[in-house]
Amino acid sequence: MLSSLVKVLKIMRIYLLLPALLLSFLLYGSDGYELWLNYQLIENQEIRDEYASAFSFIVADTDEAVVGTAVAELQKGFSGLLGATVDVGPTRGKKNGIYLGLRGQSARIDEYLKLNEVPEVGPEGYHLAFHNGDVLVLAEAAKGLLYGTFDLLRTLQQQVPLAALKRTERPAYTHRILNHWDNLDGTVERGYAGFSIWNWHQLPGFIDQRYIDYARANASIGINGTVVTNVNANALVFRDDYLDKAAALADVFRPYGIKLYLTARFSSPMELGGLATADPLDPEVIAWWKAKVAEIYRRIPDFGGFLVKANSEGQPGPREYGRSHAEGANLLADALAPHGGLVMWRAFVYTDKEGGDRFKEAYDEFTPLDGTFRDNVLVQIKNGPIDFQPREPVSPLFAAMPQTPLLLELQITKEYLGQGTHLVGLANMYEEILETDLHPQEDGGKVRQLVAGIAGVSNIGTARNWTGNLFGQADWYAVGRLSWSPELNAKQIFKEWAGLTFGRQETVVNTVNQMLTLSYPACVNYMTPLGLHHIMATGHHYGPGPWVNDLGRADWNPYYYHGATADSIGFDRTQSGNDALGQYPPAYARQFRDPTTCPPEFLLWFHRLPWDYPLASGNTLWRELALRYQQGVEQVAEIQTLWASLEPYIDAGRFHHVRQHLNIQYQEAQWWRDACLAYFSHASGRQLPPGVPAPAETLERYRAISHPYAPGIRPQW
Ligand code: BDP
Repeated sequence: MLSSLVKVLKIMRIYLLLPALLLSFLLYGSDGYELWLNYQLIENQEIRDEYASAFSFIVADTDEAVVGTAVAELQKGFSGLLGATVDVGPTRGKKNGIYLGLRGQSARIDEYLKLNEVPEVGPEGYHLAFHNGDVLVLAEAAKGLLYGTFDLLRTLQQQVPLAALKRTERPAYTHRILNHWDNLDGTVERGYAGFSIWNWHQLPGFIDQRYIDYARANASIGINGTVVTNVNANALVFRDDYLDKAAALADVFRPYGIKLYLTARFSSPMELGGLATADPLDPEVIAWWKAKVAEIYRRIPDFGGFLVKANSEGQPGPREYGRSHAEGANLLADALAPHGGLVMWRAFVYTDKEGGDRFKEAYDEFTPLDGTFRDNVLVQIKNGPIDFQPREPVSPLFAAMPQTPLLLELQITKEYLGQGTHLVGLANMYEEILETDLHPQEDGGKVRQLVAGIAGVSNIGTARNWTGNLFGQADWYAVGRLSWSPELNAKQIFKEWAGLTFGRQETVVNTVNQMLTLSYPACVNYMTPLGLHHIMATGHHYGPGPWVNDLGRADWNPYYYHGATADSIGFDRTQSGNDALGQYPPAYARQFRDPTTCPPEFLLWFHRLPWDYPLASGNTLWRELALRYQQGVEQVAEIQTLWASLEPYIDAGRFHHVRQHLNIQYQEAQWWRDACLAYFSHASGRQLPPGVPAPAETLERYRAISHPYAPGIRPQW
C-alpha cells in the first residue's frame, strides 16, 4: 500500500517536473557549454518508461578508472534523460539493469555470449545488446566499455526502442587525435574562440573543471589523443616545471581514455640543453632526447609522443644539418620506442626556394623517404597540397607513401573558412576528402582507406560554448565521429549533432541539416569559386586580398595563385605548366588534365584559361565566376531564412547567438563577393553580368580595409 503510494508520488513528481523543465529551458535555454551532451528529459512517456524499467541499476564488473567514468556518465545521463537516479550495483526488488562487463570476466556477459556470437571487438570496440530485459555493454578491454557507454547514451538520446539494440562497433583508426595550436602564453594560433583553455600558469595546482569536461566531450566522440601545444613549438614545455603541468593534464585525461602528446621543437637540445647543435646524428643530441623522453615517461607513464613541424615556416629541423626528415623523425622515434611512444612528423613543409610551387614540395621531399621511417613514426599530411583552403584537391602524398603509416590532418578551426563568424559545416568537406578515390581502378584507394588515423586542428577556446561560433561544435563533433567511423556521411553527422544539440523535433533536425549542408558550398562560392585559392588577406587571412602582390616571397602572395591578367586567370599545373598533376596516380589525374573534363570546382587549381573560355554550364569563365560569387551570397541568405524559421523551437539564447553570427556572415559574404569581383573585373576589363549587383565600394576602398587586431594571428608575424 505504502509502496504504491510512493510510486504514484514519484510519477507525479516527474509530471510536475516536466513542464517546468521544458519551460525553463525555452526561457533561459542553454549557453552551449554542455555541447552535444545535454541529456534533456525524454518527453515521450512510453519511451521514458521503457528505458526506466531497463535501467533500474548499473553493474560494472571491472574497477578500472575508465569504467568508473562510464558509470558516472550513465548516472548523469539517466538523471537528465529519465529524471531519475539509477543505483550502482544490483538492487533488491529491481529486476533489470545495465551491465558493463568484459568478455571472460563477467558472469552476465558470458551467459549472453553462450547464446550469441559476438566477434572480437579489439582494445577499444564494444558490443551493445538488449537481452532478457537487461542492457549489456560488453568489451574486451575497459576502454571499450567507456565508448560503448557513450554510444548507448547517444542512442537513448535519439529515443531508439531498446529492442533494436544489437550492434558491434570497432574504431576504424587507432589514432584519433586533436591538435591544439595553443601557445604557452595562452594565445591560440588560428584560434577564434578566445584564449587557450590550458592555464599553464596555474597548472599543476589548479585543475579547471573545463579540463575534465573537455576530456569527457572528446571521449564521447571517440577522440583518444590530444596534442596540447602548438606545432610552432616552444622548447620550454620540456622544462621540469612545465612537464609537471603537462603531467597534471595527462592525469585528468587518463580516466577518459585520452593520451597526452606534446609538440617537440627540434632545436630543444640547444635551447634547453645548452648543446651546440641539434644535429640528429650527433651522439650528444641523441643522448639528450633519450634522457628527456625518459624524464617525461617518469611523470606520464602513458605519454603518447611528439608531433613535429620541422623545416617549415621558420621552424628548426634536420635539413639545417643536411639531414633528411626521416633522420630527424627517427632520432625522436628511437628515444620514444622503448616507452611505446609515437612520432607524428608533419609533411606540411615548404621552403624559401624561389620559383618552386608549394603544391609540389611536400611530395618531392617525402616520397623518396617512404620506407625509411621507424615503425613508430607516422607522417601527418594536411588534406590538401597547399594549406587548408576552402576547397582543395587532396594531397598527392596520400597515394605515394605505401610503406609509411599516414595521418590525415583536417582543419576544425576555420582559418581560411570564415574563422569565428561564419557557419560552415565542415563535415561536407571532410566527406569529400575521405571519399576521394586516388586509385579509381583498384580497391582500397580512397583517402579514408589510405590513412591510419585523423588529426583535427582544434577550434576550442575559452569561449563559454567552447567554439565561439555555436555551429563550430558540429565540426569538432564531426572529426571525432569520422575518426571512429570514416564512412559516415555528412548528412548523418549533421542530423545526429542537431538532434543531440537542439532536441529531437524533426523540423529542427531537418532544418539544421539543411543549413549545414548548404553552408559549405556557399562558403566556397563566396570566397573561392571555380578553384581559386589562397586569395585571403595577409597574415590573419580574414577577408579577401586577391590583389596582394608585394610580400617578400612569391608564394606568399595571393596574386601568385591566380595571376589574373586582361586575358586569362588560373595556375597551369598540367604538363604544359609545372605538371603538379604528374604527382597523382595517372588514373586519378586523368580527369583533371583536360579543362573540359576537370570538375569546375577545381578548374583554376590546374588550368590557366581565357576569361571567355566556355564552360559546360553554357557560361564563359568570367560570367560563371561572377554568378558563383553571387550564388554564395544568396545561399547565406537562405541559411538565414532557415534559421529564422526555427525561432519557435530554439531557446532565445542560442537562437539570438546564431542569428547574430549569420548577420555578420551575410555582410562578409557580400564583402567577399564585392571585393573579389571589383578586383577581377578590373583585372579582366569585363563588366559584371546581369543578376550580379555592382560592388558597394570602389576597389581602392576594399584594398584599404585593415584588421590589425584580427584574432588568431601568429605572434611572430
Ligand atoms: C598555416 C597557418 C599557420 C600554421 C601552419 C601550419 O597559417 O599559422 O602554423 O599552417 O600548419 O595554415 O603549420
